Amino acid sequence: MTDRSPFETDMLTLTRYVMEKGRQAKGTGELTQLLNSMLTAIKAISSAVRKAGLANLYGIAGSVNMTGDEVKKLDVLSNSLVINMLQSSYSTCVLVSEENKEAVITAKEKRVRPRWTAVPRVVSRWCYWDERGKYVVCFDPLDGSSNIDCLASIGTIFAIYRKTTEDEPSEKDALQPGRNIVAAGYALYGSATLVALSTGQGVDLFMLDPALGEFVLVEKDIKIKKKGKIFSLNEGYAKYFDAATTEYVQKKKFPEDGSAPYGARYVGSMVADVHRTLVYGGIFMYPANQKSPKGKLRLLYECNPVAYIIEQAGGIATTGTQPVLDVKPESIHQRVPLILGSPEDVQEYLACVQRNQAGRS
Ligand code: AMP
Ligand code: P6P
Repeated sequence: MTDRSPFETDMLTLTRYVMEKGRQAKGTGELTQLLNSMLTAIKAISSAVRKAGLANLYGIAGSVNMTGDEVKKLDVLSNSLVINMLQSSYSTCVLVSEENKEAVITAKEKRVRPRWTAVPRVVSRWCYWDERGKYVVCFDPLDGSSNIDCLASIGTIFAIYRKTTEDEPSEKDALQPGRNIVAAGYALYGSATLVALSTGQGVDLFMLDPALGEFVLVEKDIKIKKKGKIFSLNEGYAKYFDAATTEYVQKKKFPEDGSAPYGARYVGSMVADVHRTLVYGGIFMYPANQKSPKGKLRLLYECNPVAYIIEQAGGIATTGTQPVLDVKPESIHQRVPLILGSPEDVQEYLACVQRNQAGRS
C-alpha cells in the first residue's frame, strides 16, 4: 500500500527556494536575508488583512477603538511592518515607500562595546558596526487600499536595487531605471495570498499555505499569452482619454476584422488587474489623460516592479512612448503612464499611438 500521507514532505517553500537561489549565486546571503524579511512582512500583512474586520483595523489612523487602543489604518500598519522587517534584515540602506514623503535611510548604528585592555577597567577602544546593507528597496506596502472596506483584492509591491555609489545613502540611490532591478515582485491578498517573484530568471508564483505559514511554489517560470481577450482600464475617464486610447478601446469593442469583441475587466486595484493580465493574457492600461497628464501610477514602487515581472514573463510594459524600465526617474514619487500585458495587444495599442502622433505631425 503506497504511503498516502496527506502531507507533502519535500515541498518547495519560498523560503527554501530563495535560499537555494542564494547558494547558487554564491553571494554573501544579504539578498536572501532581504527577500526572506520581505516575505515575513507579507505574511504579517496577509494575516492583518484577513483579520481586519475582526481586529477593527479598517479604522482611520488616529481613531481609537472601544478599548481605547489606537486604530491603525491597514496601510499604515503594513508600512510599519515592511520598514521594520527590511531594516532589521541588515541588508538595506535606503527605503522608498508610497506611505513616506521622504526616503527612509537605514540608521548607521554604532554599537558600543568596550574591549578591556590588559589593564582591567581601561576601555581601549569603542566598537562600531554598520547595520546598513547594500540594497535599496522601493515598495507600496498596501496598494489598492481604497478597496479594503469592500473586501476587493489588494496587494504589496516591491522592487530591489543595488546601491551604486559609495556616497552617504540618500533618496538619489533610488533614482535608478527599472533596468537595474535585482529582484521584484508583488503579493496579492485575494481569495488566497499569492506572491509573484522574479530575480531575473523568469517569474515564479507561490501560494501561502495558512496551515504551514509558508509560501509554496505553484507555478514555475510563468509566461504571458502572446495575445489575450481582455482589456482593462477605467472607462469612467473616457471623456479624458487621448485619441490613441479612444481609438484602441473602440477597436476592442467593435473589432473591424469581424473577430469577437474583447471582454472588459477592471478591479481598480492594480495588483489584481496586473495579475489577472499575467495569468489570462490581454492588456492593462492606466494611460495619461487630461485629468492625469502623467498617469496616476507611481514609477518606482508600482510601475517598475510590475513592468519587470511582465517583461520577465515575456510581455511588454510601456509608458506609450518608451519601455517603463528605461525611464530615468527624476523624483521618488514620480508618476508615469502604464500600459502592459500580452505583446501583441500592447503592440496594437502602440500602433494606435504612432498613428495618432503621425496624424498630429
Ligand atoms: P548578495 O551577496 O547576497 O548581496 O548577492 C549578490 C548577488 O547575487 C545579488 O545581487 C543577486 O544578483 C545574486 N543573488 C544573491 N542571492 C540571491 C537569491 N536568493 N536569489 C537570486 N539571486 C541572488
Ligand atoms: P482609478 C489604487 O488606488 C490604485 O493606486 C491602483 O491600485 C489602481 O490601479 C488605481 O489606483 C485605480 O485608479 O483612478 O481607476 O480609481
